[in-house]
Amino acid sequence: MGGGAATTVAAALVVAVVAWAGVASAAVYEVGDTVGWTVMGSPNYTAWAESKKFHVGDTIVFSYNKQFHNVMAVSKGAYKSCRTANAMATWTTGNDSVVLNTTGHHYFICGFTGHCANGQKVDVPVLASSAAPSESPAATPSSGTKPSGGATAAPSPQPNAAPEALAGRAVAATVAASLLSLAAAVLA
Ligand SMILES: [Cu+2]
Repeated sequence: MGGGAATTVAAALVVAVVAWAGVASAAVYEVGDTVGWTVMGSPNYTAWAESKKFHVGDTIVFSYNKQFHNVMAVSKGAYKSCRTANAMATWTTGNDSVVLNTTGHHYFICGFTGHCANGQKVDVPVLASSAAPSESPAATPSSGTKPSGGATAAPSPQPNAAPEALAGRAVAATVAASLLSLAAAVLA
């Protein structure tokens, strides 16, 4: 029965396209923009973060000289006091991609002595997926404070997941394309 096969293919096609669209909407942000991740010149990372709208699935990239800096994902309390003990994750390559996997605030600091205290720290508030890009200022109070406990999201167990995300995007696009041609063949 061709109808059943066509229906199955069409259903798979919808799933693939939806999945592909979700991946494709993810954005990549360079922390500090052209300035990068540094303490020189005292970049204002608060202003940088406030100039963006981060969504689940987006990636932030820390670019820096690894001789002088690193990146640590920390709790809200550690962020405020620049405490490097008990960091949830540490990146040290000098070009670190961090996928924002969960909503809420993600806190990052440089672990080198004095750098966080001199402003090398960033609070990245992450909204729900941008699949339906909607402006809802009422839903995001600027105070941004949440009850402690749920405020800090655990970082990805695989810190450098960006290449995989890119590969996943390519695979999804390929699958969608092949399903499109398959559906066309079945429905023809
Ligand atoms: Cu530093």
